[in-house]
Amino acid sequence: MFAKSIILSLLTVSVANAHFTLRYPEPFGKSAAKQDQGPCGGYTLDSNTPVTQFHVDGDAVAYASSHPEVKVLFRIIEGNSPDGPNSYKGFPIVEQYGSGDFCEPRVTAPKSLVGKQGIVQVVQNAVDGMLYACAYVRFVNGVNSNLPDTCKNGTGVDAGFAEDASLEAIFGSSTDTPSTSETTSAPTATNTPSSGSLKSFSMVGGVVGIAIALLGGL
Ligand SMILES: *[C@@H]1O[C@H](CO)[C@@H](O)[C@H](O)[C@H]1NC(C)=O
Ligand SMILES: [Cu+2]
Repeated sequence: MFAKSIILSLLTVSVANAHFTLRYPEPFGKSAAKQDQGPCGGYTLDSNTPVTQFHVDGDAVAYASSHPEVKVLFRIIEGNSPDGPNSYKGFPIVEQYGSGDFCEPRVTAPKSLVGKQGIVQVVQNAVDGMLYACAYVRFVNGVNSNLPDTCKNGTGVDAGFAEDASLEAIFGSSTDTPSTSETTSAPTATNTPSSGSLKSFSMVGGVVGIAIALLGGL
């Protein structure tokens, strides 16, 4: 019985908590509990939100991911609203393989933003849907030559450039209206799982299958 409940709780953890933690720039908030809610994982900007300097010619975006395969958008938004009208791709969309630390040290923003405030939004298209985190930044000149300790890639973490229609669509849907329509991402014709996420899905299926087999044997 004890072993049974351990297996059950392991399963619950791996399915429910398996998201990502933005480490740099400092995020609006650290909990991943509402990370499936756009545009900022259940958080909003307020007077306590930390502000990080962000170098427009190249700065770090670092996170730890528990998914073995995700596609990631690094989006730069001008101003204090994550739904603001002016946003930019800070880096091409990447597909990251292997779970653990990931850092892209050369994310850029338009030079015209220097001196302004804005939001760095990280959106992952993961096996369990779209996941969001935001950081509040002040744009400064140049390249960050003093990268944070959190800017590192875990062993076995690799990435390459990728395309992703759902992540691209975030630019098209950016408006000043409340984001209720963005909070869910049921699969649609434009959001078919890639072969990568299908792979992860069958991995989850495999784990569940093994656990069920173990439970049966107890
Ligand atoms: C992490 O890997 C990505 C993809 O290969 C690379 O672009 C990036 O520079 C690496 N980050 C660090 C801190 O080496
Ligand atoms: Cu997850």
